Amino acid sequence: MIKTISSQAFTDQRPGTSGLRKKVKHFQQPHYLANFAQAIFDTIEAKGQTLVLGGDGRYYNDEAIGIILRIAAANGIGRVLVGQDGLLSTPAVSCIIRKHKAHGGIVLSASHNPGGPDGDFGIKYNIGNGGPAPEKITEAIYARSQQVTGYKIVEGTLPDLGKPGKSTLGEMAIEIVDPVSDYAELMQQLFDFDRLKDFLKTCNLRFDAMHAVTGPYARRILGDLLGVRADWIMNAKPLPDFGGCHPDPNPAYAEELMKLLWQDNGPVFGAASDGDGDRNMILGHRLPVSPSDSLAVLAANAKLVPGYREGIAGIARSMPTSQAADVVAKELHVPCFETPTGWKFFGNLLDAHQVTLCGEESYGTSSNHVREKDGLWAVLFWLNLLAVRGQPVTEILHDHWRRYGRHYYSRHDYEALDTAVANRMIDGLRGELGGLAGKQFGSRNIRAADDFTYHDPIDGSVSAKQGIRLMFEDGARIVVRLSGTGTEGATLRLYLESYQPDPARQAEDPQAALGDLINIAEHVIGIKRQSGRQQPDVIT
Ligand code: G16
Repeated sequence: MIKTISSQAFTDQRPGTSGLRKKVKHFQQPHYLANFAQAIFDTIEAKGQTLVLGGDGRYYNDEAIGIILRIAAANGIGRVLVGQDGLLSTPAVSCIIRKHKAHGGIVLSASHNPGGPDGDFGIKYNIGNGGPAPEKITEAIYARSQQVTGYKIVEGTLPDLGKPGKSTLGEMAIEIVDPVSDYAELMQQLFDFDRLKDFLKTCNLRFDAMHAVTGPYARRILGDLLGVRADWIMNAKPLPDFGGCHPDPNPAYAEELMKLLWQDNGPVFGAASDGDGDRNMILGHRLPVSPSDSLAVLAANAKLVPGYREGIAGIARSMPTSQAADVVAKELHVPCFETPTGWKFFGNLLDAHQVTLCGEESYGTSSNHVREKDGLWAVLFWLNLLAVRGQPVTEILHDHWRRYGRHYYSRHDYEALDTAVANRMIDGLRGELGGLAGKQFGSRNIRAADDFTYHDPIDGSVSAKQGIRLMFEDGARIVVRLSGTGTEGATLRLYLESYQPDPARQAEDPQAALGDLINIAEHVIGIKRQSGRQQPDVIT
């Protein structure tokens, strides 16, 4: 039986960089999630269609799945494929949507944000190409959420998420599916599993699943299929609070893994993934690979891997990501696109076959095999390269820098700032943009300064105010923008990049190599001066 529940619209349901993210407690308010789900179903026209549903297993995951199933059934959805135990990584959702030609999917995750009752939760809609809904759809969902006066539900028994199989809720079919098998099959099509299996017999590595969704994927793919020792797959059990840790694969939060990789005779390869399995961090022995460099290395070596043997059509990177990939694209004679932060901006380029590889400084890399970034894919790609080249990560990276030059890169995050203070800093800087070009700071001259506007070359849509760029004559850049994924106050991100073509000067610590840019940024933006913070909360 379908019941209508009355509710009032919530004014704060505009999706950010990647869906709607709020504190768990915010989502637990009566009607909050249900209203948003109703707004999704009102927008996506999916009556009688198949949807995919799953999350990263964080606190509130299963309850949210129950709520969404009831509303989906009441809104005439034909069939929902749900990951067993409520689990589906973000790239697996993308893979399953594409493979089963579903109308779309719903991912429940706040990605790299902490979980647990006091942590964060999130919900994101993906469209039929498997990728995050573009802005015109997220804006339509938001507009609808502002008009919602209630939602429809079907009462009745929900399936046991732990048991694979088929059931119905009202007239809607529900299938509880294995979260890993479709994704594992896709990985086997892209990478040389026989070669990897041989290579991994002698490779000392660690993979850190950070008690998040990648655990079951890594166990099956790295463990069962490729023979990696079970104890080398760390923190493989998904936990609702990620074991109290921050499931963000960067040197600051993957501390345990970093320690192992820094030991004498430690592993030669380390990797970690995030809450929902779309991010990746790659480490060599005592050498973190910056995500921007990772994209460039994968692009330069793509032909060594079966799935990309024919070469790549082009590369896309988010604007704040370093220009390391641009140098490779130039040499490969393929285009390199610069998009705003947010994976959703790559979708059109991928669908139009303009690009094969995409990447972001925020530990995201992927290709046209899905329409999301993909953590484990990046790990397998790197391992496949190591196997073919017979060199460790450190040598591959040093070779790359010698050949293409090194883009020293770092991001400084100032988290949970007072929103008014953060907005004032950004607005103040915007106001000064006109006068910055031509200014000299030490040995660096500002060539141009602007607020990045993206003109999508495929559908002509325009996205303005996507981050402020100070571009120097020698190719260095300072970029500053406010994060669209935080849930507390405002997070200001400062991105710093400087190019060093001289191999004799490529071994500096990035913070030292970027020292003068850090000072220029403070001089021009005045983050410390205006926020009172003496240092960033996180440096990656
Ligand atoms: C999301 C988006 C990414 C973006 C990242 C950081 O990643 O999918 O495209 O780069 O957030 O965004 P922001 O700088 O606005 O916080 P994830 O892994 O959180 O879904």
